[in-house]
Amino acid sequence: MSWTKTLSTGLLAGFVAAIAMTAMMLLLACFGVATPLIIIGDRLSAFIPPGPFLSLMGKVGGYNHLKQIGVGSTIAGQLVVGAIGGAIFGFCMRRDPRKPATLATIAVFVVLPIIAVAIALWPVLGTSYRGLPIDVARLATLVGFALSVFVFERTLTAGFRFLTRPKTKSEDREFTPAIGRRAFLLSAIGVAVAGGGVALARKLYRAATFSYDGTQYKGRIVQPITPNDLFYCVTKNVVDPRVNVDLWHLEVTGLVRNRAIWRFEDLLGFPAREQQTTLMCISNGLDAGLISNAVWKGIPLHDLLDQAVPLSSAARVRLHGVDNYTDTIPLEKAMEPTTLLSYEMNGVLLPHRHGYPLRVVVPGYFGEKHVKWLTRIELADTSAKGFYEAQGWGPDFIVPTRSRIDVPDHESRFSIHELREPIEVKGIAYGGDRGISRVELSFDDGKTWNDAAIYYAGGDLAWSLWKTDWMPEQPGDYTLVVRATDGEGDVQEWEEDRSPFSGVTGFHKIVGHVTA
Ligand SMILES: Nc1nc2c(c(=O)[nH]1)N[C@H]1C(S)=C(S)[C@@H](COP(=O)(O)O)O[C@H]1N2
Ligand SMILES: [Mo]
Repeated sequence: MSWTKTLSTGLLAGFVAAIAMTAMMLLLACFGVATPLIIIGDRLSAFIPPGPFLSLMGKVGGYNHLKQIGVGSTIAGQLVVGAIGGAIFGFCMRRDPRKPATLATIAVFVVLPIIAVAIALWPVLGTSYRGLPIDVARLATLVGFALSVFVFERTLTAGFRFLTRPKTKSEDREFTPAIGRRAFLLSAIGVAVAGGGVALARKLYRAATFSYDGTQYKGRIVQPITPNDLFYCVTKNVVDPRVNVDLWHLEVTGLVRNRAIWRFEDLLGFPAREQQTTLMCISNGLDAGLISNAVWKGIPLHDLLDQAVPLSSAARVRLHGVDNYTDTIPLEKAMEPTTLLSYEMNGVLLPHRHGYPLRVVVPGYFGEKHVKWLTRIELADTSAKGFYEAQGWGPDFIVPTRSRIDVPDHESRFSIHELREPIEVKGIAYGGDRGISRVELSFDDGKTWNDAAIYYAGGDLAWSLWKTDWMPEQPGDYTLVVRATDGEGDVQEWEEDRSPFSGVTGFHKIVGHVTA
């Protein structure tokens, strides 16, 4: 058999086998098993520093597009690699296409990839979108991957044999005209399987985070407490976990005297605490709405740490989500009574997208430290880093004082003659875990300041809402600026030497056009 023919036969069989393998992975994904389609992206993102990460995100048009491109190119890459693998297989089979090669192909197409994936993706294998404990999840991911490459190997060898099988004894040595028909048939099977894969992909797409990742809460609708379905949302995931609480547990491990495993019911047995706490994403722009406020119920993290007894070498607490997200907080912060393991948000169990069944609430730290779908608490030394920290975000994760004008809209127009009453100006002010003591408004771009009324004081850990009246006396373009003072008396400022990866500081300004 000519080598070009075996090569192209192998190419086709490999391509169809890669389609079957991809469909298998999508099926596993529907059951919450982590597959390379997703976790390769998680693995690679650890190597992208925040600067290039942000510019990449800008280029492709946002985090959602970046995620879609990530998964899309992984699938495309997988199909290409599969086809090339098939071609190489075909080339090796050129002398005797029907030579039984099971052991060798299993070694090359099953065992080798499993070893490669186990090594290359080890840090992200312990991912489970159903909430399996990390060590079990790692095994489940590997078994799922083994199944997928086994599907590849079986389809490749069966497809290749099907294409090269002689029609009759006399045609033993050469391709027959039937090869065209068989190639057509195999391609048709490939298309059918691809159709199944697309159906699964659509199902996953509907469940994916694209529709809500990055939702903001700002403007006229802002109330003291953000309703759960309007609470801003940020996730690194393409499809968020939906934890089955019976599979889930919480581990306390690392540099502790007593390791422990807690079930959800155990946690409900501890004395609970309820507190209002505002969360804000590190990437929240001065005018943006990646900030919301809720009443969280849970247990102080220190209750579990006290029982675990941290060793003297423990300095940081690394928090792991079932989605393989991690972040760290200093041990002292973890021991504060307001650092919570929270299971209720505004009076109901945590919604899935906000971390059901358990998330961390770390008042005064950026949103990313509030790890959702928590499954492991690991006491670590000073060098421990989390998902975004490893990318190079930080070094500062304590929120600076911020404020925002929600009403009126930027670029609003008013006519003095038509104004019957003053224009209402209102918004939020947030001082991390330091509270808010004062809010001031300027109508002349910061030259003079007037006190605004705080009509809702959220306490030390939450935002406060403010309002004031504005009665412009002359036509013109006005620049409105807001600034807040935190509970420690420090006035909001633009920190010139703050790293851009520690969150922006500065003032929110809007322009109001006033005509006669
Ligand atoms: N497990 C896990 N926790 C996570 C994240 C994540 O992707 N996975 N994202 C973090 C980021 S960047 C932010 S800003 C907050 C957002 O919380 P929310 O979606 O409940 O508002 O969750 C944090 N916790
Ligand atoms: Mo975030």
